Amino acid sequence: MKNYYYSIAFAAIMLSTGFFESCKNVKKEEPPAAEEEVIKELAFEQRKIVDSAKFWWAHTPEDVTGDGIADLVFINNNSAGGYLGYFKGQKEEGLWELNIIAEQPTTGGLFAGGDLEASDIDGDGDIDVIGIKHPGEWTDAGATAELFWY
Ligand SMILES: [Ca+2]
Ligand SMILES: [Ca+2]
Repeated sequence: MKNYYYSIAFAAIMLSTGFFESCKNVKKEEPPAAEEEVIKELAFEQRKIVDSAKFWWAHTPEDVTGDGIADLVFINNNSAGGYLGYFKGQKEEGLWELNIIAEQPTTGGLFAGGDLEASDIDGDGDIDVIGIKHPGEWTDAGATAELFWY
């Protein structure tokens, strides 16, 4: 009977000190929450990347160098000729570096076209560029256009 009273007293002490509640609280604890998703505020900045886009017929951004930064592919065409090229994109401020893909189409003539596309045409993982040969809309809008990829 003495042990019974000790047990009752022990239980009363545990109840009054909140021991059982603290055990419950320990069980309720959840693992630390995953890092909260960081929502970036939409913002635009302005940078000059090319000095002159005079005589450009078309341009498209695509990572032709494969460094993860978009480059700017373009067709330059004027009465004296032109070329297919790209400016190498960079994260740093400053003008982008000019690179010429082809001075003219394989069969001669001019690169021209109001549209320019780049994609991995042969599936080797490198971006390829489609160049369009055409004399120009003002010269002969109905002329046949030849397409080449580089
Ligand atoms: Ca690039
Ligand atoms: Ca390719």
